[in-house]
Amino acid sequence: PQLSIVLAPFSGGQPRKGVDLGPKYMLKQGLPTHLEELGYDVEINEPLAGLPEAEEDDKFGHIKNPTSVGDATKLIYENNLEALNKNSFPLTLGGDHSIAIGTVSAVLEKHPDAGLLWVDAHADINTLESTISGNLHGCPVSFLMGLNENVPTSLQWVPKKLRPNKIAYIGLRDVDPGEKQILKKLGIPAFSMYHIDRYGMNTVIEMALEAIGPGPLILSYDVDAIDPQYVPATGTPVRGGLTLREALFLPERLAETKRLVAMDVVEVNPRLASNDVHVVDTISAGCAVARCALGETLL
Ligand code: DIR
Ligand code: MN
Ligand code: MN
Ligand code: MN
Repeated sequence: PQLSIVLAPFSGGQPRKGVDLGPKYMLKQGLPTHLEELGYDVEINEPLAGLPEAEEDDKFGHIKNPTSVGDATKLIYENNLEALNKNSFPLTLGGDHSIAIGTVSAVLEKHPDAGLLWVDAHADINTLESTISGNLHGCPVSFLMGLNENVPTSLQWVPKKLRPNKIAYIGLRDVDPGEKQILKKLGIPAFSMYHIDRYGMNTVIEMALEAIGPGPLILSYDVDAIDPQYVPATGTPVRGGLTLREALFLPERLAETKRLVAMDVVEVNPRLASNDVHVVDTISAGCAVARCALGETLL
């Protein structure tokens, strides 16, 4: 099978430098070789190679960097659609989570019936109105669903094809008040850490898959879903997260369904590690999530 590792070293969706180093570190850990060993024909894409540095004061109201987020996500969208059209699986390495505006849009263009599993401590469904931080990595789902009225020009290309019944969240534990209202109003299936404790990860996955119904699957995996004891080097760590086994069982189980058509691994920020062990732990966990989703098994 064909696999496109899409490097998305983009940090404009949030304020912390260093999340753009994620792809480089994951490559250095040996990810392409490990995926070749799983039987993939691997190519590496760099859709952002020609993207100019973000302008300092690009703002839309209190929203930060709308131009670079719009430009970067469009390049990723075009690249990933091309990969999908030649039957290659796009594995996109972030970068911050705003890049999912591009990756998810590409899959929904190719497979309008696709469902999205959003694995994250955060819901990332803030609208331009509800966002307190103004950071676009907290807003990608609202763009994918078309929940914003006055969209900055740079983001007007986004197709808005995601339906509320085709997404499910897993791992939530830090959701803004405005986001809670949106989730409730739209009836979006959301499984928090409470549900994982209550039912166990296996059952939560079954419930999430049941909620979004049949069809191809996109896995958008923010490594901050995982407990900071395993993944310390990320921009917005929240304690009380997934154990390492819960974190890996999820992609293992999804691989078993044979329904995955694309995935993202985002928010790895080696700069935020306070020592080398933190870097290794975080990068190892991010790479393991990708390998498990692509079929690596323990036996
Ligand atoms: C917060 C944090 N909800 C925001 N979001 C993060 O800025 O909108 N997403 N950290 O990953
Ligand atoms: Mn996220
Ligand atoms: Mn299809
Ligand atoms: Mn997050």
